[in-house]
Amino acid sequence: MAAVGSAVGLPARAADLPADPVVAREVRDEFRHSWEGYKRAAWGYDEVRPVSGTRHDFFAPGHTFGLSIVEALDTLWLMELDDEVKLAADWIEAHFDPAADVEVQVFEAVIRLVGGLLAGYLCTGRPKLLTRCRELTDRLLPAFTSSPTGLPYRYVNLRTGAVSGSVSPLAEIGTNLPEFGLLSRLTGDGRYLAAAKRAAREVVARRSSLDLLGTSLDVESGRWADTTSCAPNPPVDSFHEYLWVGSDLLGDDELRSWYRLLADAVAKYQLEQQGGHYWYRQVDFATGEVLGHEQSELAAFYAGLLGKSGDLPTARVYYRSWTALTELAPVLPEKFDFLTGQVVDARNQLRPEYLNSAYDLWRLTGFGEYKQTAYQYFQTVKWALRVPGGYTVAEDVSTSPIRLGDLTPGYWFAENLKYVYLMFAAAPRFDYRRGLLSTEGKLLRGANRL
Ligand code: DMJ
Repeated sequence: MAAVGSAVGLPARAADLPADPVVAREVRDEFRHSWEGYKRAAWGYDEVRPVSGTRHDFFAPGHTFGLSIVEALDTLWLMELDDEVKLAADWIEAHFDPAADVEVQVFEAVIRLVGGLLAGYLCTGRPKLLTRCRELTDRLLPAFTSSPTGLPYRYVNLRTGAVSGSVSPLAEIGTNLPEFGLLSRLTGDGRYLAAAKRAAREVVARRSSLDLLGTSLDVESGRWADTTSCAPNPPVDSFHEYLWVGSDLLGDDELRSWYRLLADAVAKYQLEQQGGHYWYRQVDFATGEVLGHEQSELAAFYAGLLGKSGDLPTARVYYRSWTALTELAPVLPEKFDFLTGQVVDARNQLRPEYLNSAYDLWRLTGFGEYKQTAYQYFQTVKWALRVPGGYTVAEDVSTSPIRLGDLTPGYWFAENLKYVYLMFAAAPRFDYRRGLLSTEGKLLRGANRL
């Protein structure tokens, strides 16, 4: 790939990292900067538009779930910003409505809201957060239980239980095992885990003879709607992730064996070497025929997953492929073609995936490379996407200067800075041995609550 965008003014790569506490303080300060920006312009609303100082409703126009508050809660707690934790938890207890008359996207509601409330409960011990979580999940369940196959519909109205969206990508079908499994554990009500496990089982049962999965299924007929295997890219990315994370959190060997079977097939048919780098191509799930070479930035999380699931050699090369890309495109574009070297989508949605893998691989190996590269990417994002009102997405990272957008996505408060902070902070509230974060960076295990 040719260089993307100009790096004029980009801070030079530091030969030596500042001391850990110095970095941790800087990361925490940056989190506060964006959190204060959200509070000033959009408190109580889902997301802030930090350039214009306006708000964005994430789930449904005209309705708020206070998404950024739910997303930020456990990060605030890990960073020991306790006045803010109280403010956030008080807001949720007073205003979060799990029975709103709105249609929500089930996948987003699970990873952001159910996960956020669970993590908030584990961190603060405030029982109402668990109650809200359960009420919300009860209202998401019709997406699973009214489906003839058990594969969930994409949308559900929280008040009426009406469902819609019968063609669903795999990430939306299967990104719920840890949240639902944990909720079942905490409440003693097995319905949540049973629904999640059934959905995952139904998907795995439909794998091809090559042990590959397609991209999307018709949840009513159970037939494939798209038979391209695009893992680990979206929209199937976290389906694979959650077989592993679910098996870890729930101690479920069946999930682990499904993960292994599918991951081995992805490695066999989709992994491609290009100039010393690894990328994952798209193939037909039945024949293995190569269909494309697009790589989404979201796939960068897979380096961490490969490491966690035991394939550190591949994880290391895949992570380094992304690091090499940051030398050409310091602020990673959303999507590129690894065969032609062309950027396919030049936006940057303040994505956390590269930092997520840095954190996972650092935890597994302790290697300084991951801290160094995470720090560098943090500095780059600070240089490029920091605005007086917080941090924003970019419309085009290939222009000089980078053309900014106007949104702080909710996941920014759950993921990016949490990963970097945990690498440098020796955070006393985090159990570094047992700690487990969800696909949305939510702390689902390992909150050291005294
Ligand atoms: C987050 O909402 C989660 O990480 C999800 O799994 C997919 N990616 C977005 C952020 O990029």
